[in-house]
Amino acid sequence: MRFRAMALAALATALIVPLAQAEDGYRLWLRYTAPASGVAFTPSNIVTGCDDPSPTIRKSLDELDIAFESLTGSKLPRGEAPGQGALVLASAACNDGFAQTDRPDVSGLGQDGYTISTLATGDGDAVLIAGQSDAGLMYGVFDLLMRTSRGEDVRGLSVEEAPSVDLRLLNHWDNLDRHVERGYAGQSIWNWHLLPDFLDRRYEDYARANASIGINGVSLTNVNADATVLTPPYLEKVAALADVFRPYGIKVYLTARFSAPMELDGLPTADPVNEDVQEWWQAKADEIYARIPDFGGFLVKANSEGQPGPQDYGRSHAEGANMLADALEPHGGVVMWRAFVYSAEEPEDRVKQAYTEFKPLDGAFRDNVIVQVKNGPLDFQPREPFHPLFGAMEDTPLALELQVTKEYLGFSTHLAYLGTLWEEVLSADTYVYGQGSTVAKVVDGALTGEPLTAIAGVSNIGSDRNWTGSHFDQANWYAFGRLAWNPEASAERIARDWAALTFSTGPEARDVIVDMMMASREAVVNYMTPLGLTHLMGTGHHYGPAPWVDDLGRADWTPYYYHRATKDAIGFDRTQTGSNAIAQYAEPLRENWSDIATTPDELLLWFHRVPWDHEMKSGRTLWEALVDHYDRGVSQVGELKVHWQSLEGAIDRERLREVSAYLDIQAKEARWWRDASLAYWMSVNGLDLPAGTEPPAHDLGYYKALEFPNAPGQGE
Ligand code: BDP
Repeated sequence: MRFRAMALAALATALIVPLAQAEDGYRLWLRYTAPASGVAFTPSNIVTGCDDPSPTIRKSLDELDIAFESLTGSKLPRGEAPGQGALVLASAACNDGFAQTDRPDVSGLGQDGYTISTLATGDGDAVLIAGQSDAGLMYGVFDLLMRTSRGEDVRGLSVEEAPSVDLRLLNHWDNLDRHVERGYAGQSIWNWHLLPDFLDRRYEDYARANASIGINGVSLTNVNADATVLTPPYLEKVAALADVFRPYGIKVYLTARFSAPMELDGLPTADPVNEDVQEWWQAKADEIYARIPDFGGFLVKANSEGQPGPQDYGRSHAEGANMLADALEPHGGVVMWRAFVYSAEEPEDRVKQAYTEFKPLDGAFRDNVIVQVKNGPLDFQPREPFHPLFGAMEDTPLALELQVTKEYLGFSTHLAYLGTLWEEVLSADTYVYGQGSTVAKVVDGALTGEPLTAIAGVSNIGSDRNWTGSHFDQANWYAFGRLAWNPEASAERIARDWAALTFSTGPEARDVIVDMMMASREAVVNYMTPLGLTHLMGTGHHYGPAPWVDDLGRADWTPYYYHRATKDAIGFDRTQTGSNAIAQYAEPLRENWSDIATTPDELLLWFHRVPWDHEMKSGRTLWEALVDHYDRGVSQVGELKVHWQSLEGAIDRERLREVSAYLDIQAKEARWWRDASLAYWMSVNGLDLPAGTEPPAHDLGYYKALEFPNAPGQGE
């Protein structure tokens, strides 16, 4: 690892004065503490381009107040006319204060775009933030505030920004009883019982945080859906949240349970071709829009893991999605139809099934349907190849679904910055449209020309004071928003911005934190699922290792199904001699991944079944290399701890202590993953550990006997 650890001597000079406010993480990256280098530019006043600003512009003005009061001790005065040193806010709907010919026009940047530029006034230069929409203007305000908080001087800047993706959504997997499926940050932040009468301040702070990173949609409820949310009392609660979010440019979406017409109104069927069913959904859509005129639409998990769907009636996913799309279409809503499906009968390799099911439906969906595809073909594992549907659906808009909550990467205690995982997926070349056909370019419509584009992230937010269960998991929320806005952004750049806003603008401390973040995901891969192994976690709760499990109700829920380890070999043959899942990828990937010699080590056991004594590119045997990866993962966590400790004095004590304790948990659990995995592999292959390797702390029986009935975040 290439760390720039801080020498203690250097730190002594970098000591920061104790912070006035407890650093409990509540303020996220919106702390607005004065940067180490000082606030470079404090506007003389703020001038809006209109007399009667919209709610969105008023929220932007509020944000400027919060920020400058915190950064400098006082709010900015409001001015009447732009002059030297002023900050001027304008949008297409807020520009009548300008002479007709001077009105800023940023229509070329689209709906959410904005510019930050210099406005020459008779009295000297002002800074102008101009958005096409008021939401665009608000994004510009947040950008200016983030830059200021990081110590940048915004005078003389020439920024032009526009999102590459239209719909940038968080998907909450929150149940109506406030349990969050795969949530590790407490309960759901939606207090359904007290809504709509009590509006927790958190709702607005949540909206501010989302708006600051460009998120413009929120699906409130679990994809394993409860039809109750579609009943009038709950729609009233949903409408109250929508009212809070609206000024921040955020639309509300709901998960639609396909059998809702039967469950809520006793229809005998939910068959999408049945006219009564169609009318039921149309009436439901009318009812929703009467309460929430800008309702975003439905997110649907159908015929997957026991959820009802059109296939219950012999209809296709397209017929189901289109029926809902027709109900939403008159109101401008969309259907986000998930492609996370696999058959209950297990006819083929599970990682092939979504492609098998959806590829033939390419072009069969209505224009307001977008098929939502997880980043990999299995299920949010620490590493997977990209999903082969990206690029394969030429006539269907595809949304990328990422998991912000760390179901498979150590819950909220392990430090695992997901920016690098997502960057790996987004920059992966599908080759479908020739070299450079990255997943990012498929998703943002650059290659497909699809007008509807979307990225969704499964939320990691809960009722914990710090929102995400750990301070470092805030970075994953932040990075998700930034990458949804610009799928080609650099994960390292995002980490740097986040670390400066969240922990320290002191360059030394910031660099230590960034290096920790950049190394963290690979450390997790090393101690959990190295060399292309996957799905080795404990059953149901997914906490900790359980590679020995081979006897669940269905084979493709077991770890054994994925690793297939025997005395001689390990791995899943997905080449032509095996399941031939590689046939779902374009050339030259197909050819490269068919051959062990040209398959990258990190995907080796994903695509191949390999003898334990196979000679790796490094010259070591597979077994030696595997052991080495586990050891490396454990020692990488040790390094994270050392580097974190080097920050003592450079960051606040509260967070220093809490992150230290979490790193201790991570170190313990990394060791557990390594030891349990090695003990199991040795029981299968009968091999000794390479000389000098520390044996597992316990025998295999010990690890197998561990039980975690109360692990957080479990499904039903
Ligand atoms: C799996 C989760 C499960 C979700 C499912 C999904 O374990 O809780 O319901 O994904 O995405 O990873 O629908």
